[in-house]
Amino acid sequence: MPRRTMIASAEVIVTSPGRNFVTLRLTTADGVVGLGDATLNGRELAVAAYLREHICPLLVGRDAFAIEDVWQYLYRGVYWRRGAVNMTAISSVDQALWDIKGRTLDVPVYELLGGASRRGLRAYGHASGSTPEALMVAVRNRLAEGYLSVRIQVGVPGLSKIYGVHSDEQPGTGYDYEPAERVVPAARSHPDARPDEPAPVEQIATARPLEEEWDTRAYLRHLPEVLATVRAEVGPEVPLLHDVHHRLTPIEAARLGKAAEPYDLFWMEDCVPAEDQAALRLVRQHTTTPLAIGEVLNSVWDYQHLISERLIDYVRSSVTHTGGITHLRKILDFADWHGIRSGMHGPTDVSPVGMAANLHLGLAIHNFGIQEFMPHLPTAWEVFTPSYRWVDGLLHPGDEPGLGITMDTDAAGRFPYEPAYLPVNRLADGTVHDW
Ligand code: EZ4
Ligand code: CO
Repeated sequence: MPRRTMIASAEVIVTSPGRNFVTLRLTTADGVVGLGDATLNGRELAVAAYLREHICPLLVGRDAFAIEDVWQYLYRGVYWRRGAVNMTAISSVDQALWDIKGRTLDVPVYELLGGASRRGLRAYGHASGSTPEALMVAVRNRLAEGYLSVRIQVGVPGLSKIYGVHSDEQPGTGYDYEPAERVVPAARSHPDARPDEPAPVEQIATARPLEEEWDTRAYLRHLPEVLATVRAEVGPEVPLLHDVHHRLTPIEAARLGKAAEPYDLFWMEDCVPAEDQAALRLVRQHTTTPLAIGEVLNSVWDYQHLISERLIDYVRSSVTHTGGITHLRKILDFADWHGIRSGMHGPTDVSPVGMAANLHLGLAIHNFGIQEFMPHLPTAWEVFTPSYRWVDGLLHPGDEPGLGITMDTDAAGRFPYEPAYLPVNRLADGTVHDW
């Protein structure tokens, strides 16, 4: 008789221990708990509602071991294909089911995926600075902390604040960087205002995303010089990465990739808007700088041309935003047949649960490339207790059963949701620009 275990309950937990996280918690009839990350930065409550209203009721009574069948039931059953909210919600179910299967069979998820293909995962940390000097302080800090690879982002002369550059660090300190800024909800205009009465304009303004500025010509002039400086300082060995964050046109990206070649970037990330697969053809014709794309993509179909035409070198999708371990595994197998490797997204908005899922998958696949790693704030550890850890400069998911992570739901209740948004970007004349 095959082993079977039923899903007995499904709960969605929204908590904000330093930043917002949405977690799906499934419990089987045998009392086994599985967790799945459902955090979609800046749109958290959309996924929470989608799960609560439309998915949790479909899960109760279903076979918790039928991971592929549940995936197909949710993906094909919804009819409306793909989409960040849908694929993040499906992902959380998938993660929780892998977690349950591992816990029930008493093995870590990476064993279920074929076993470890390496001792641990090469990972990169983040360094940024408003100036090249401030950036170098951060680069030295990361190297001193033991990171073997570093992503470098730098301010652009003439621009006051750009995305991906956090406040400057002092030598010997860590950093505390959060992509989404918390916003104060707009207060009511007067004590007996009707619920639908608009708040005063000044208050509404504070409850909106930050607006940042962009100047492509200044960036393209400045960045190659900074790459040269950092490369000269760190020497030839350290892998350096850079995130363009969708801001360039194909010909601009081609120019930057070419200019970066002497400095041996490990990758140039999201050099054009990620959804434009054909744009990468032009970039590819002009540069040998390796290309990474995909943190905002969510399905194998978004990668169809990128992979089959070998237009990229690294797949940036994380488990959380790409339909779970089940679906990302398929994307990465497709990538493997084309010489393309993983580079899973791992910012703080991928929760510790999502990070654990990334690490189990990364340890098991053959075509692992690199893992992004940004430390969560210490308050996150009041809610989540992961077993992933650093071993000799490499990340390892640990050998606990399942995803190897537990969640204290009482502690989660002490950190209520706080609205937070990713920023918006504008050119000097006010035009909205990709960021
Ligand atoms: O913009 O995590 O490579 N990392 C990034 C991140 C993403 C945020 C989005 O939620 O680009 O900073
Ligand atoms: Co990115």
